[in-house]
Amino acid sequence: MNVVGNSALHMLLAQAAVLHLDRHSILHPAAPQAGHIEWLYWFIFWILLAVFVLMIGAFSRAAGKTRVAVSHPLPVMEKDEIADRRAGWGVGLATGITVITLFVVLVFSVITGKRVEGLTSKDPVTIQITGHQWWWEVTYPNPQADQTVTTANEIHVPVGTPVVVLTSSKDVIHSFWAPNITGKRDLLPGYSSAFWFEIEKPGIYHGQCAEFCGLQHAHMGFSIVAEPVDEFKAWEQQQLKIAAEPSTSEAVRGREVFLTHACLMCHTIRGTDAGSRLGPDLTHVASRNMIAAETLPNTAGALAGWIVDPQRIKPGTAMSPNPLAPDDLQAVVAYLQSLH
Ligand code: HEC
Ligand SMILES: [Cu+2]
Repeated sequence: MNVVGNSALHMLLAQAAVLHLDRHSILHPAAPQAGHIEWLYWFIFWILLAVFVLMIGAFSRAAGKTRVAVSHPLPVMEKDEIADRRAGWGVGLATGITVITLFVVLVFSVITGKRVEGLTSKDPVTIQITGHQWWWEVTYPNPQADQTVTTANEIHVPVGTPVVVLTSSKDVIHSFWAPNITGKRDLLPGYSSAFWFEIEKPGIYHGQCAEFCGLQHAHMGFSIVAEPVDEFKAWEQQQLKIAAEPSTSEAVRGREVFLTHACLMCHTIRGTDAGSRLGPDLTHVASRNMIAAETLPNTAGALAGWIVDPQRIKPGTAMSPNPLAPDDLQAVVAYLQSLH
C-alpha cells in the first residue's frame, strides 16, 4: 500500500473511533435483545457465505468443464437420457435444499422475534417516547404531575433495569432504532404500543429514526445514556427541579428575552410563564450533550446559530427564525446555558 492509501486508511479508522461507530452497530450489542439480533445476523451470514462459496465453486467447475476451443465449432450433443435425468435430480435437490434453508432462516427469525419480545419485566422504568417531525419527546410518566420528567432526544436509563418504552407519534410514522439495544420499533400516530429492553453495559448509544418521515428524517437522531442506577436517580432528581434562577445579569436579561419573544409560544421552561409543548422542553436544556435531535453540539455558537435561523440547519423544522439583536441573542444563549 502506498503512503497516501495508508494515511487515508488511518484517517478513516481514526474517524470511525472519533465518531464512535460502535455506538451505532448491531455488532456491539449492549442489551440481550440486541444480542439475539446479532446472533441471527451471524447465523444468516454464515449460511450466505456457504452458499456464496458453493455457487462460485459450481460456476468455476462448469466454466472449466465446457471450455470449447475457438477454432472448433460447438460439438453437436447427442441426447443423453441418463445425463438429463441426473441433471434433473441435481436441480430438484438444489431447489429442495434452498427451500429448506429459507425455511430454517424463517423459523430462526420468528424465534429471535419472540426472544426479543418476551416481556419479563419487574419494577421497570417506564418511558414515553413521542415522535415529532423531527425530534423525540421523552417523558418519564408519573401519576403525580410534578414528578414527571420531560426531556428531548437524550434518553437516560439505568443499567441492569428493565425499561418499558411506550411509543406514539404526533404527526407521521417514525421508527425508533438504537441498533446496540434492540430492533426497530415503529411510532404510529394515534396508536400507542410498547416494548422493552434492558441494557447491561453502561455507555452512550446512538439511535436514529429508521422510517422516512420527511425532509429532515436524517436529522432525527437520539442517544441513550445508560448509567449506573444511582447516577440515573441523581439525573432524575435534577430533571424534576424547576428551572434554576438565573444568577448573572446577562442570564436574567436572557430570560426576559425568552419570555418576551416567540419562544414561549412553543417551549416550556418550568418555573417560568413558558408552558407550550410544540417544541422540546428547555427546563434543563443545558444538561443535554446535543441539540436539534443530535444535529448540533450544545455549545454557545451552535445555540446562537440555531436560534437565529433554524431553517438553515433543518429546513422545514417547526421552529421559526428569530432575528434577535446581537445582545439579546447572547443573553438568551447565556440563559439557556444556565439551565442545567
Ligand atoms: C414556532 C415554534 C417555535 C418557536 C417560536 C421557537 N422554537 Fe425553539 N424549537 C421548536 C421546535 C419544534 C424545536 C425542535 C426542532 C428539532 O429538533 O427538529 C425547537 C428546538 C429548540 C432548541 C433545541 C432544543 C433541543 O434540546 O434540541 C432550542 C435551544 C430552542 N428551540 C430555543 C428557542 C428559542 C430561544 C426561541 C425564541 C427565540 C425558540 N426556540 C422559538 C419550536 C419553536
Ligand atoms: Cu422520523
